[in-house]
Amino acid sequence: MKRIFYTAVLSIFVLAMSSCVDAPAPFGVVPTKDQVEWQKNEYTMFVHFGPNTFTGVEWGSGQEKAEIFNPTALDCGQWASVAKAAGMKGIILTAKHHDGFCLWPNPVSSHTVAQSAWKDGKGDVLKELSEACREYDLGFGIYISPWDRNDPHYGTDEYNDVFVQTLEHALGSYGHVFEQWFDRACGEGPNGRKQVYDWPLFNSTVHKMQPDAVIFSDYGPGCRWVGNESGKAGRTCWSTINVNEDFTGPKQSRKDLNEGIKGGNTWAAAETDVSIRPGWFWKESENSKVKSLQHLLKIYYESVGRNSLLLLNVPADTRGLIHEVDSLRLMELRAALDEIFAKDLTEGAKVEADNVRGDSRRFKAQNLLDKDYDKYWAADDDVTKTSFVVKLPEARTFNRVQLQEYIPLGQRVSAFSIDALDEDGSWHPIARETTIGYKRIVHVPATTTTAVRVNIEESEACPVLNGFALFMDNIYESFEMSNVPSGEVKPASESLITDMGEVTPIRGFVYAPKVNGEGGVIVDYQVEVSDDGKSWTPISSVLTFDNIVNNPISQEKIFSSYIETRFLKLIPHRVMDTTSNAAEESETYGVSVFGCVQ
Ligand code: FUL
Repeated sequence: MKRIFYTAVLSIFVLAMSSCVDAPAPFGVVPTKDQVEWQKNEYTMFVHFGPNTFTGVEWGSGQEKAEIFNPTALDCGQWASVAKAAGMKGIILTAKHHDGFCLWPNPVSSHTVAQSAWKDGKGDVLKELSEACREYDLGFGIYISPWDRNDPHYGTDEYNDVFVQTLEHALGSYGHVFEQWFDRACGEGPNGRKQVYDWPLFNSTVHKMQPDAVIFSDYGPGCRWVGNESGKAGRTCWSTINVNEDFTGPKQSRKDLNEGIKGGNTWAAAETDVSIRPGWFWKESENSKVKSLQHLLKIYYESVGRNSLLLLNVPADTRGLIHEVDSLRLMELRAALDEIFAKDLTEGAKVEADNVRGDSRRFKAQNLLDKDYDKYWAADDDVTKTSFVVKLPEARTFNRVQLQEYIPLGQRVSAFSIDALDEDGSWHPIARETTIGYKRIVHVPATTTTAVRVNIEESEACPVLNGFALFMDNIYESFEMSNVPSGEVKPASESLITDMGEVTPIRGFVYAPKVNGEGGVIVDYQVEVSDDGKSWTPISSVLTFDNIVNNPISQEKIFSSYIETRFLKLIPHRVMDTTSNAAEESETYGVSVFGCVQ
């Protein structure tokens, strides 16, 4: 009896001791609760929709007539049901793109759905989408471009107030907004002037109207652009960056956006925005160019699997629906992800760590397998190099290792490696990586083993991890990596000339940039024609290929009327290197060509 009494007292004492151990202090800058919840979404939908859907361009001039916006069967319920079935957690709509056209009626602008032919000017896309998102339990987000090629105030101080009123109206009329998407593009307006944006005012307006909304931009404050539009976060990816107090500052380098900055002064996790099609807006001609399942899986691994959120653009078509080709591909992706991640192969495993914070049960290594987000393994404060071993109940085969840091306490790990146990009892390395963050999915060779060891080799403070899992992906591995055509390299700084052989009526031309090669991509250009290849006549002023730096896809340019010529010359005026923006294996890979659309 006495023994039982002493054991009980001892157990209570041990329990009390272990619960006395404090949780690690937050390290560096940490995310707000809203930022943590935002990142837990992992995968959301972008919808580009507006006049460009009807004109087939990527950047509208702002001079488009409002009547051209006339979807024949708009159904935001269909967008929401597709997003839900795809496993996405929210939808962000281009409520106002650079052309200035607003998808909701508002007193601030006279270039809106109210002036369009759609529903006799009585329609409101934001209203329909916000209701559909509520019905399907999805977050509702808004993209509003400050660059406005239509508003007559653009380029004057007054415009900043106009823009604030636009924001107040959109953010105040449709209920909860989970993300405000700010494209910081700043081009010329209708009067040829550029705007000096008042970012502190814009950000404070969003916070006033929607206190929980996470604000996206190159500088945060909520989350940051990943630095490219090809769907690729850095293999090293910190959630912190350096910005000025008012969330402005010198232009962020694409590398810093892509990889973040260790020890940066602001928490702004990377958001990977990429389109399921080559362009952001729907075009009939791109129905056959929807990204393959293999490509989308690669994007998933290189965004969600690299401590980033995936914002996948699925544009609505001229009917106002998500096209069946896109929705089918999304369902294929969902089915593949479900199959890959259906079975966590750590089931029944036991985890032991070299170091457990204060030897406390609260921070035990077994927490790594507990699916409760707030249960984590932590080491003692002075330990920044340590390891844990996951012992499987029997030999199992996997090729993906998933790790998660408990980000409410900051991002800490800067180097780690993974070993597998051999039959002879020795360990052999299967991966060596840098950062983890909210979620890291490491590709390893298919490995059959009874135990896996994770070595935290470098950490900015004691490691705090809340997740470890093993998966087998037979789907992605079964795809043969596509062959990348090599092609002949022509420096793009030279003019590109096409000879039709004889004088021919042509309607326009296509420029397909070589995205990963020498010579760069033509951004600004001029077109000249000639019948003999000797004397040339300019047929255009200096023009720009829309958004080609961020998204180097083929561009089709149609003339206002047929031109009869034998030779056509594209003269580059500004050429840029887009290598860092392009995917490693891009579907748009190829030598620059200059053809004619007859
Ligand atoms: C870019 C824009 O210029 C594109 O048109 C698109 O909206 C993309 C998401 O952001 O900066």
